[in-house]
Amino acid sequence: MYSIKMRASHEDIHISGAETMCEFEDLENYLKKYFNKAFNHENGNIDFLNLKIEKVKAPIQTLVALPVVENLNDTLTQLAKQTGVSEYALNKGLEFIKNDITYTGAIILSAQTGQRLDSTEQRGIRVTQLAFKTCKCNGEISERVKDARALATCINAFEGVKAELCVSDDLHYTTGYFASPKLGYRRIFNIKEKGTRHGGRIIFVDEGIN
Ligand code: PML
Repeated sequence: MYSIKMRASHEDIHISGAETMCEFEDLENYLKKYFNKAFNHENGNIDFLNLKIEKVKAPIQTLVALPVVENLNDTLTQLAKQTGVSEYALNKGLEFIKNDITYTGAIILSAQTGQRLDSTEQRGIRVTQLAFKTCKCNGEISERVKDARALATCINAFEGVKAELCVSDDLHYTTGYFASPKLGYRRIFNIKEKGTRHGGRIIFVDEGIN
């Protein structure tokens, strides 16, 4: 299989990104799809586009996707409490999401103290070489939710991860999620106001994580 990645920006500000793994026959379609995604993005015009293809050499590991839960009564505070993320750490995470920096990857915070544990500054860390193969969930789910669910499944499969919070930095997409190995992928509607680039991914972990 091949890994294919897209990253697009304007004046060094992240606009759009995507990645998957596919067979050689599907590469051309993904190239076109990611090209169009980058040049027609609601976050704005781009002046830089990077499309990268690499052969995947490591053995492929299969994970069962986290179950998707849509419960309108879910609140971030309750979900955090149930997964061992302190209120202080949750609020620290929300500060990163609401600040004006557009990170291209995730921020790692201690689930207990809220202290930042990665040292990637404005870049953030990225899960890479992943794809979503099949979906046994009920009904149709969008490409965006499939990708987000695949990413959340990989993140939450890592030992020491307690939970992950994601808010899209797309201007008009206001559904986010809180995922954890214990509670699954919980979609949160209206997690942010329309019209802002606020967003990001926060991974809450045990401090002893490798
Ligand atoms: C993004 O890539 O923009 C984040 C996607 C979050 C999807 C949340 C959902 O609709 O379940």
